[in-house]
Amino acid sequence: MTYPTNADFIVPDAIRDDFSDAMSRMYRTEVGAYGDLLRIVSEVNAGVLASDDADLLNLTPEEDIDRISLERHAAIRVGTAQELAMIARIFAVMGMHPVGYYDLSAAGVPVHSTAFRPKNRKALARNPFRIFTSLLRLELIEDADLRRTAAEILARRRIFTPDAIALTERAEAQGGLTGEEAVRFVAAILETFRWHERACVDLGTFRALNEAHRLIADVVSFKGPHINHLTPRTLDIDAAQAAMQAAGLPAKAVIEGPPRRRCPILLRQTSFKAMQEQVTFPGADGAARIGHHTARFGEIEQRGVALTPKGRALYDRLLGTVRSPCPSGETATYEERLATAFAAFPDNWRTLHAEGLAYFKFSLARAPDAPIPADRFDATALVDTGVLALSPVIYEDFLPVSAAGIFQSNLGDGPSVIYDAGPGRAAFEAALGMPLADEFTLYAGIESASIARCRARLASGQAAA
Ligand code: OOG
Ligand code: NI
Repeated sequence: MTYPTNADFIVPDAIRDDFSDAMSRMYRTEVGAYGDLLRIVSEVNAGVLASDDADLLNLTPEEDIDRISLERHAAIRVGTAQELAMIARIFAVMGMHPVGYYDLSAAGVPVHSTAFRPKNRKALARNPFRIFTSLLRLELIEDADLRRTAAEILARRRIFTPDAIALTERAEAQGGLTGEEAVRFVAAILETFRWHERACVDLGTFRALNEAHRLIADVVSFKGPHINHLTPRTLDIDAAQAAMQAAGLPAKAVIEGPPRRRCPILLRQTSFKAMQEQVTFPGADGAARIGHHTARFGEIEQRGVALTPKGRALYDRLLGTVRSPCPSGETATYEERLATAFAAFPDNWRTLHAEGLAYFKFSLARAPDAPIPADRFDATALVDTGVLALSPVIYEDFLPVSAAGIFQSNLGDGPSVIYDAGPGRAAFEAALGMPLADEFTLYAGIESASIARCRARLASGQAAA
């Protein structure tokens, strides 16, 4: 057979763009309130971009600003190592690679996770679509019989269509997909993430799984790993949360993550609670039974600057002081205590850069009077004289404490479990079949590439007045 040549292939970024759009359209028809959420977010974002607040955010035009209206993340939960490894191959066709490791067992959720996402600046600017992907840790089910039943059910199911597998293999063999193949690929993989109203276990098994953990029932009982939420990015989450409440959406009580700031850091998130949905359970006697499941919800997030390991350690320490039990007699609300604790976190871009707390992209803001030799290049001094401008490297990842809060608020009031799973990163990578990229290395790379570009241009005199 003759393979198409490189020139005939669609770039992975374009396939991801189509896929994220197709997912969003599918979810809008599946979950009506998600459409309301998109409307709220686009109104809030348009308001911020038209106001003076937009300048304060230092966003990069044609990069950060352009991507906002199509930006989102999704979350799925898979059941086996084989499913995870195949998902990784599928996502790679769209330029989405596993970055970071999240162990949620410590927070009472029997999964560990990674985020599949684009890694470089250009791909992120094109479409930063990410999928938070969790792998069920069956070994954390205590009851040996139930554990065996769950494993057998998972081993039997096929979550990918034959077309999805064949087109992924084709992309791997020929090094890409043609336009026509990409269209079929997106349609085929969309099937994996669709909601199934009909469960693949009987009601009794569903109840037993639910009893062990709501999340185990969510992963094991269905034909596939339905997306459980899609999350657009807002530039003002407090305004979006208020609009959500005004529209009658059942919003979560507190916003996860750092407090409101002039210079946003990391990620703030809130969601509307999962809906109760009717599910049909096949009966052993051939008679179907009707039951209910709550899994799917909508979420919004505000993204800020990516923090360095030093900045992240400060964030974790300050958040820890707020989340530890409140001293008796304390009357301040969670939001007030959060704001008080984070007063210790510098809140202007210049200081965040100078103290090495966050990552930035540098660009030439005005021509210097003369070329600047590379060995006299001092990025911070050049920012102060207005030759260079700083814009935040946007945080593309997730936060384990926030993720646990999001999981929990959508699992209802099941029994609360404490797992002692031990470190699982190596096991996760073995299941995945490849190593996980380190997010700090990626952010540092974006920053240093932008500095190198400025240094070279200033030294060459190209930029001089
Ligand atoms: C994933 C929860 C994590 C986030 O935004 O932190 C997440 C899940 O519920 O499967 O999406
Ligand atoms: Ni999420």
